[in-house]
Amino acid sequence: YSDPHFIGNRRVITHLMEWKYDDIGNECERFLGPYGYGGVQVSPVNEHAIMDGRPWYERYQPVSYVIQTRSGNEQQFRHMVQRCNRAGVRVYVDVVLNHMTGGQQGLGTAGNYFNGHEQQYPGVPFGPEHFNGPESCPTENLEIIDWDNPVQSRNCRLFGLRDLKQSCEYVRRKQIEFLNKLIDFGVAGFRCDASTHMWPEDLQNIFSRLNNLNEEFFPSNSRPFIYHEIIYYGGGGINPNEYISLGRIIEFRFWKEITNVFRGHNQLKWLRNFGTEWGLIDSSDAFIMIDSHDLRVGHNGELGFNINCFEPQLLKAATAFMLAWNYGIPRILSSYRWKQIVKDGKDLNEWVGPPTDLFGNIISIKINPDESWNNQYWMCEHRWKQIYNLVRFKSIVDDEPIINWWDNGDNQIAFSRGNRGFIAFNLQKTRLNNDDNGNADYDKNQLDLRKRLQTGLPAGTYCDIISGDRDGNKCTGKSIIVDQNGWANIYIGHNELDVFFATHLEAKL
Ligand code: LAG
Ligand code: CA
Repeated sequence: YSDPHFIGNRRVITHLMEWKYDDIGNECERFLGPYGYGGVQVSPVNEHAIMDGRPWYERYQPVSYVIQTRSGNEQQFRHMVQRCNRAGVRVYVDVVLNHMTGGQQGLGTAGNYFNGHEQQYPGVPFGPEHFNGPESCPTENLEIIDWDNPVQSRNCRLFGLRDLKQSCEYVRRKQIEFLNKLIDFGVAGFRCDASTHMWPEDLQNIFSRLNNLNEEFFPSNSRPFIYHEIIYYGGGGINPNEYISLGRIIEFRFWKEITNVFRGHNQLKWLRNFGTEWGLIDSSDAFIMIDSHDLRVGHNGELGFNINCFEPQLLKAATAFMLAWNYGIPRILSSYRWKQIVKDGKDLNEWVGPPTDLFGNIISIKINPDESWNNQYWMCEHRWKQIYNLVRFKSIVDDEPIINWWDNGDNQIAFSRGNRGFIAFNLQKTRLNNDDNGNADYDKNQLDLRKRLQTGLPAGTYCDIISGDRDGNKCTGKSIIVDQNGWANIYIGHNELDVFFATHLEAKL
C-alpha cells in the first residue's frame, strides 16, 4: 500500500482543501497535469454533520457513506476522478473510518438524520451495537485519557467522537463497501484519518479485502496507496512501526524538525544528514508535509511552531527544502483564506470553514487570463511559482543522491542532486537576528551568501527558478555560469525576499 501510482516522473501531491469537485477537475486539466503534480488529495467526501457556522472540521464527523458534501455529489466526484486520471493526476481521498459524529443530533449533508447521543446513524445504518462502549473502553466517560495506552487510544472516544467497533464484521463490511466504491471510480488511494486510534489488525483486515485499482486507469493488480495519520514525535506511546505494513506513515517529525530549523531555532548546517539519522522512519515508508489542514491553525492549537500561509516567505523556503531533499512523498497544502485572530498564541478563528456565498455554497476558484485567481478566497499555494517550480525540480532530479553538500558552519547551505539539480539556502539573517535580539553590530556582508560552489551540473548558463524562470534563451531572474568542472558563483543577498536559489538541467540556456 505504499506506492502512490504516480504517472511518469511525477512526485508530489497537493491537498486542495475543501475545493469543489468541478473545480478540482478543472484544476487537474489546466494546472496540476501540465505543471507535473502527481496527485491531488480531496477533503472527506462522505456525508458529514452540518454544524453551526460550518467549521472546516465538520467534515471529520461522518454521518453516512453517501458521497455528498458541499464539494459535490457522487456523479461530480466520479467525473472529477476521470478527468484527473486522464490529465495524469491521481486522486486520493481523506477517509474517516475511526468514528462518526460527536454528541449531537441533526441532519447530515446528504439529508440523513443522525443522533450521536444514541449512536444512531440510519444513513448507513449503524446503531449502538456498532460502537465501542464500556465493555471495550476502560475509561469512565469513554474518552481517551491516556493517549499512550493502546486500548484507550483505540477503543475510547477521540474528542467525544463516537468510536466505531471495527472488530465487528458488519462495520468492516460497510467501510469496505465505501472504499471499494471509491476504488471502482478510479481513485488511487486514501489518507487514513486517525490511524493511531484504530487497531492495526482491523485495518489489515479491511485493506486486505479492498479491490485492486480500476484497470481503466491503472495496471492490473495495483493496490491502493494508503497513508496514515499517526502523530508521533518519538518516545513511548503508539509507535508508527505498528502500521508500516499498512502503507506509508505521515512522518510528523519531518515538519517539526524542519519548522524548527527554518524558524531559526536550530542551525541549517545540521540538516546535512537529516532523515533516518535523526530518528525518522525510512524514506520509503514516509509521507511528508510542512503545512496541513490541521497545522494551519497551530500545533495542538498553539501558533508559533507551525508555518502556514500567513508567513509566505517562510512557507516557501521550508517547502523548498522539503521538495529538494531526497526523502518521502511530499504533500503541499493548498488552503483558503480566513481572518486570523491571534490571542495568547492561539487563533480564535481556527474553526473557520471554506469561503462561501450568502447561501453557504463554497465559492469556486476563478482563474483569470493572466493566471491570477480570486485570491481573496483561495490561497492556492500549489500555484505559487517558487513551489511549482520545485515540484518540477523534484521530477527532474528524481532519485539522484544528495551530493556536494556545503555549509558555512551556520545558516547557509547548498547541495546538488546528482548532476541534475542544485539548490542553496541563506538563512543567516534569521539566525543573527535571533542571537543578538536585533541590536545588530555585524557586517551586513556577512549575511549574504556569496561563494563559489560545486553545483554538480554540466557546464553552461543556468537560470534561477526562484527569482525568475528560463524564458526561451534568456533568464527572467538571476542566473549562474557553471564552468567545465561544475563550479559557479552563487549569490543570495541578505535582503532578498526568497532566501533560496535553485536550478536544474531544464533551466539551462
Ligand atoms: C484527525 N486526524 O487524526 C484530523 O486530522 C483532525 O482534523 C480531526 O479533528 C480528527 N482527527 C478527528 O477526525 C478535527 C478537529 C477537531 C474536531 C474534529 C471533529 O481538529 O477539533 O472536533 O475534527 O469535527 C470537534 C470539536 C471538539 C468536539 C468534537 C466532537 O473541536 O471540541 O469534542 O468536535 O463534537
Ligand atoms: Ca477507535
